[in-house]
Amino acid sequence: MRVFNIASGFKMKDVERSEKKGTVEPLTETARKIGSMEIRGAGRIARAAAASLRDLAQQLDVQSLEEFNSRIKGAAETLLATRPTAVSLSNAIRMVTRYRANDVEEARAAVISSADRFIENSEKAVEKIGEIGSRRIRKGDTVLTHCNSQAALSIIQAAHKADKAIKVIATESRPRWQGRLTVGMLEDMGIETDLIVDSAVRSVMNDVDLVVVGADVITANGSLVNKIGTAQIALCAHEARTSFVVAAETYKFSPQTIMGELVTIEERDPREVYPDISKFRHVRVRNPAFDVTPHSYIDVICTEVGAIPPEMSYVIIKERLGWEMDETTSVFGPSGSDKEYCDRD
Ligand code: RI2
Repeated sequence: MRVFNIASGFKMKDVERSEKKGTVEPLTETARKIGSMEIRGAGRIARAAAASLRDLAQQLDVQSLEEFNSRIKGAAETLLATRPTAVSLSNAIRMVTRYRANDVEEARAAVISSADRFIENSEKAVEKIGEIGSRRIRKGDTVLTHCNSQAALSIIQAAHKADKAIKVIATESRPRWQGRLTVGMLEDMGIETDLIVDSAVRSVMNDVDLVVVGADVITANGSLVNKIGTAQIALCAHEARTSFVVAAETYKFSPQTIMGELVTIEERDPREVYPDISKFRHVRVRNPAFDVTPHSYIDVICTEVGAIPPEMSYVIIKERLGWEMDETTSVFGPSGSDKEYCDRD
């Protein structure tokens, strides 16, 4: 049996692996892997981005604070451009690049310590969500999950460890088949699991006690942006009166949406859906990676600070993310900082 930690997944984080070989992976390589989804999952990409900024800060050989700031800003922009929907990425980058420093060494130390703190807190958050969310699961329950979410799987794993004799139904999650990762993890945990095609959700919903999914973004009004297909599952759960539970670390909540911004839904290469598109003259293959589930279909959002109703999302953004209109300390500069992030979404 393979031993793994939900927070780090089956494979060690790529950045950690390259460090162990004595070389640090260039930030552009981490960005490429995030874009191609070799590194994927909202939490993992946030931690990988924080780690690559930390490694860059450690290595930067610059003559002035201005040069340091400018290199960090350029790197942050490269990372931000990789996955336009995931707010975990921009929240992580914002936390790591928000510092006050009088010289390069102070700035370097600040980036390194913020990145390490973010990574550690993020991993702890996944564990805490498991503890909190598993209380929603009763003995003998059947849980349906979609895609491959560390936070959702943390809940499932905690319930299993508490001997609740649960069963899981996992969707394939086309087009990138993240469901196959999920069932591999569930197999290793020793949890009885059914793998279904995405379109079989309604057929099984009457056997499901609760749905547990992860999150890419929670908006200020409590709506959920998550892997494509989530909204259909939520609609189906609503119709069947089945509980719909979201597992989301607080850095998945979007400050930009308080400013009225809409979340951009990433549209990926159509060849992920249908490889041979060149033969079509009249057919357009679409590949939106995420969809939006209205807050009215969500029973509870399990975060590391508690299980909250979706209507409390605004409070989480204000209190946990410390979002203030006049923030000035990011390398993205004074009032322009928030706007730059907002423009991307
Ligand atoms: P954790 C994934 O995105 C899925 O949408 C999943 O629900 C979400 O990230 C959260 O994942 P993708 O990278 O952070 O597969 O809970 O597009 O692992």
